[in-house]
Amino acid sequence: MKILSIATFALYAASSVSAFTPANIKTSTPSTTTQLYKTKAPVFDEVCDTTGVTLKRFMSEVAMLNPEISELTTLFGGIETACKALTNLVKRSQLPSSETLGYQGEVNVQGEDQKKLDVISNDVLKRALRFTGKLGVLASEEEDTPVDIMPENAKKSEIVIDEGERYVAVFDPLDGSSNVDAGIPTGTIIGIYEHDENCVVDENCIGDECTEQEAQCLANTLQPGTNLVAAAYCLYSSSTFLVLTLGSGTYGFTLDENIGEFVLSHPKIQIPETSKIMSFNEANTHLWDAPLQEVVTGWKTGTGKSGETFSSRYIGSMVGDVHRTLLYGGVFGYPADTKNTSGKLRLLYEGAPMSFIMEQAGGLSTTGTARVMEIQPEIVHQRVPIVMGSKNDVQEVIDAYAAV
Ligand code: AHM
Ligand code: MG
Repeated sequence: MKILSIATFALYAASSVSAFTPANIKTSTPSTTTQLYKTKAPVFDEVCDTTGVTLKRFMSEVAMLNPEISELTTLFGGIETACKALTNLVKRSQLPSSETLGYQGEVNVQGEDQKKLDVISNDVLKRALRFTGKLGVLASEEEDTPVDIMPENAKKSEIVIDEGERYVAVFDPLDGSSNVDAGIPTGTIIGIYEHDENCVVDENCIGDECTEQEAQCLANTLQPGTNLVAAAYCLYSSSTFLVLTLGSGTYGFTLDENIGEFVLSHPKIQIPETSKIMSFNEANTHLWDAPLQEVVTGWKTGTGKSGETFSSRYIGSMVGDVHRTLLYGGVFGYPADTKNTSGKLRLLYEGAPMSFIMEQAGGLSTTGTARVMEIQPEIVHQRVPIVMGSKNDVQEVIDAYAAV
């Protein structure tokens, strides 16, 4: 076991900040295939496609068929528990006695005011994942840097990477929390990576000598989406939904509060290939890149590639907007604009996991010029422009960018 200081990571992260500009997002031709992942897709059987089976039963079937990822299914036990706890917290937050609405009085590393529920949700997730015993490092929207999940080390502001721990988690504990006081849907986004086995810190090195090695290990959270082994989101809405992918399709579960279990309600979700719904913050339209402006004008006027006249739906909660997009078809995006040249959404714990889920449902996710899944993050809280959804409509955006 090797203990690494947060300062080391901060050093590494700071040196990367200036290196990152939208211009050095790799402009590989956006891939239209959804097969390009580092890890092997697990096999499923008919149990995994039978509506009504519980998430626990689903996971034990997956573990039986794919012993190499059985530890991952344990991790999902923790995620399931956290989503149930957060369901109750979000629901109860509307009661005057709960006193969990409003601001915490702290500002996170991105300069955003933290809401009380942001901080509580972050804590709930950390604790739920900690006791799975499968996780070494995690990075969260509400943490300045990646943190160790063992509390005694977290207090010392240190990160522990233990060889026995196989996974790295990244998450946004309560996405869309600006909506929570009004009782509007919010969500949790989670991505799981494998711990990089090349991360070996020489036990004998001290101080500056091993700074580089340590930084490399801490950069375990900085992996492209193509390395994800699993992604999930929980949507707290009229029902609580847990939608996940293990790299072999996208599966949706609904919480049956009577029995306290998530049950499979949406096996093998397939997003319609063409749509008539767009979901953007249209107040920013005039600040977008010209190719996107043109495509969206075509959709509004029915003069786009499909000839359909689009309608607009925008909650302002990514999880809610993406969930609707998966089920009804459509295009959701938070593109770059002249004020926010890298967009608003965070690559590591919003963009990549949601893109994995979208691709696994047959959709596409692009920055306009690059497949979101292929972008190598350089800093934990890096932002990324995103347009994701129905294949034909997102392809229209990709083609418009390619044309210029
Ligand atoms: P958050 O992570 O601070 O909650 O911000 C992310 C949210 C997304 O859920 C949503 O898509 C976007 O911010 C909405 O932003 P805007 O209010 O600018 O439309
Ligand atoms: Mg968020």
